[in-house]
Amino acid sequence: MKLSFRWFGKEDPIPLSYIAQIPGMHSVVSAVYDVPPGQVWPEESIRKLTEECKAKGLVFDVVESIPVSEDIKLGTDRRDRHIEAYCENIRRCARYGIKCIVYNVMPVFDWTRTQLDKEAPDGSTSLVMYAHQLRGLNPFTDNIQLPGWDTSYTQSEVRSLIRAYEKLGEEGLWNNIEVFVKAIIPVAEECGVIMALHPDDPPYPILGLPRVITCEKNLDRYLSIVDSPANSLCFCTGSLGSAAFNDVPSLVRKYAALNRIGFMHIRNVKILDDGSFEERAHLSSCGSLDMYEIVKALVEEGFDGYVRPDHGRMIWGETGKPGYGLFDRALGAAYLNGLFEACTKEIKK
Ligand code: DNO
Repeated sequence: MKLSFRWFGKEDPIPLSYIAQIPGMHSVVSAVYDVPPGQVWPEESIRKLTEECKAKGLVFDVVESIPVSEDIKLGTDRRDRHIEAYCENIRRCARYGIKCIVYNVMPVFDWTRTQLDKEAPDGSTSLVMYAHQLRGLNPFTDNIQLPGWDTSYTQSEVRSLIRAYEKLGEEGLWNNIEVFVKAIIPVAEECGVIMALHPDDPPYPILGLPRVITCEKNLDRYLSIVDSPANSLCFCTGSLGSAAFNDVPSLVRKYAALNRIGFMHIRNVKILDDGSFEERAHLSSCGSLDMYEIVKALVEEGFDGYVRPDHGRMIWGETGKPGYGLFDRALGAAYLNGLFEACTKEIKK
């Protein structure tokens, strides 16, 4: 596996030199964040990221993410132009050494939580999703400002997008996803890039918006659109694992054996009795996911893709981008290194 760390470029308070000090660190996961979805990234911006990382002994070879525009997901008349720009972005990234590109097909919002700084008894804070805080919210009458949501939309834009997705429905969304995937995968194959689809987080509909990348049946459906290793998953244990119906270690084993995981996001969550969940420290005993079983499945199935410790808590007084501080993610990386070393030595015996 290749250990990696997400870095938000010049906006990120964490210096690359600190990331490079984490034992075993290989790749930086980043993106050109200042270009709107549907447009082409300037080559200069990609080149700059590559050089900055190289100067610190790191490799920028994973992009997270090239966003998929709402026009592509909704299939509007701007779709073809946006898909063309997307394909051009894949080519440009490949030219600068990118091997893996993450994306998601969640309508309107990426990950959704109800609080980003919930304090645990030990004083650390983390992201949580409490069902009771979401229940009863009506996006058409309430002024919805969930933390972490894209604030570039006005309430009325959000409402008209929700209406458009209601009209489209799940099957309509699947059709548009199919058009997109069939267009991008041949380009990725040509460029030697793996496209890694991030699951929906959490893996169920939110505020009436369809969410389809949620469970084994739908992951299978997605991967069968184009049967190619270039059409792979960014398997996020915390996203799929925040619903009890997903058996995460067995899904990891299945898709690793099929060689359809390009990238692993590894983090732990605790599912509560009412289906709510809290992000927790990586250690298995801190949450609902068995990290040992997950890593063991990867190692036994010969996984050699990218891995990153995902969302960390805020600890030791650190402040910064929720989920993306240095300290707890570095602890996560160290823990994952230990699990990988132990599992690798075990199978060599
Ligand atoms: C959350 C991340 C996601 C991920 C996108 C990929 O912190 O894992 O935002 O980057 O869903 O497109």
